[in-house]
Amino acid sequence: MKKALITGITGQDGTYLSELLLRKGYEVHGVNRRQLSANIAQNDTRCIAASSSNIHLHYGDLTDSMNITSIIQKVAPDEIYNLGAMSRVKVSFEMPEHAANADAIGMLRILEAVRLLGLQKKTRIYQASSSELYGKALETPQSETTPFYPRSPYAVAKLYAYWIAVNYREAYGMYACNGILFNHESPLRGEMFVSRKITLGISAIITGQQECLYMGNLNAKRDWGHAKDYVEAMWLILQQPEPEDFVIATGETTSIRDFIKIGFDVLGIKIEFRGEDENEIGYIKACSNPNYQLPIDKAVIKVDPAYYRPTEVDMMQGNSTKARQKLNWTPKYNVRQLAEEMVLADIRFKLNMTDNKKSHFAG
Ligand code: NDP
Ligand code: GDR
Repeated sequence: MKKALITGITGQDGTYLSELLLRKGYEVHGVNRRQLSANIAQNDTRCIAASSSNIHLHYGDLTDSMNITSIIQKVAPDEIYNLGAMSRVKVSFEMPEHAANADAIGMLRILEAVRLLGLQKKTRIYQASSSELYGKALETPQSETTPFYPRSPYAVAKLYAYWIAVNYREAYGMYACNGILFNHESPLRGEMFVSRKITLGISAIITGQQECLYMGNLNAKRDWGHAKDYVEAMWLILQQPEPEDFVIATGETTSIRDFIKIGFDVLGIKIEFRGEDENEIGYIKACSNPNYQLPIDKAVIKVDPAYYRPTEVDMMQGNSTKARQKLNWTPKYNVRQLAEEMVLADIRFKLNMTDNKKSHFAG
């Protein structure tokens, strides 16, 4: 039985990856910073993962070298997936040193632990690199050969982690790979990321729990895939005969404005945007769904510049030809299928919250 160690196991990708590895017969170990609590118990997928006898959680933190070394020594994993990170780009402007410590030096701690423990022949390491490395996008679409231009403390920290993985591969012959993953979402996506904020907002508006959703830059464009497809790619990357880096993306790009329109459209609701910049407003234009009583011309989306970032990544579009050819990887979801799954899951979540508010918050 192969053993995998996942940092960031409580996150979106950690949850899907642990499910995938359990299905493949792995013994899964996870680095977990805190007690598994009410918000995890609310989530079916995490319950399944947490209740399997083949999953073992270890208290740990990427900012603690001795702790990381001791977990790696105890587990002696065949594969390490370094998914743990302070992953919120906007917050990294407020906590830049913490982002560097966890997201950059965290990867160094893992590589050094594997090297010093003499596990470099046994242990393969995956680094969760990001399309944010491309930042200002010096070419479109972005591939493995596109130069990096990070635009946030988060992305600069991830740049260090990318290169230290490459360096340890070249210097010590370690099996360390970067998956340069473009944005991927799911019903398990953290609530502060834009896709989930939108699908939760739509659900709250159509169930009468919220009047209006306040957003930041509606012009930004992202290449959005489904996390389920992307964790499959992580696993494939570590099964190759030689360690290499891969871009994982759908190749389609969608603006935040259009993601909002798609999210409403799957429910039979048309949105029209009028105005510009911070005066832009999204109105309900038509509703063909008899389940929802929404007044035409109601303003449901407004812009709040508080959500703007000091430096923005305007446009991401990935070229994953290498992964499609070498890993035989293709995404199964397109952006509409992704938005539909998220909106429907959030409507169930919102309705359930209303019914069971007391029991949910009691935990
Ligand atoms: P999440 O934000 O959902 O999960 C992040 C995980 O990291 C959580 O389990 C969190 O634990 C853990 N974590 C945070 N800080 C530390 C720390 N100091 N030590 C140990 N663990 C820590 O992220 P995703 O699942 O979406 O992403 C997984 C990884 O992939 C991240 O590294 C992210 O930067 C990267 N990435 C994500 C993309 C995406 O679109 N989702 C795209 C490209 C890269 P806790 O629950 O305790 O907070
Ligand atoms: P991103 O994801 O920064 O790409 O990082 P996020 O969903 O936070 O933002 C995407 C784009 O949407 C714009 N935006 C808003 N963003 C948020 N969060 N809230 C808003 O109200 C809002 N309005 C507009 C942002 O300005 C941005 O342009 C994610 C994270 O998962 C990283 O860890 C990962 O590395 C990258 O994806 C790839």
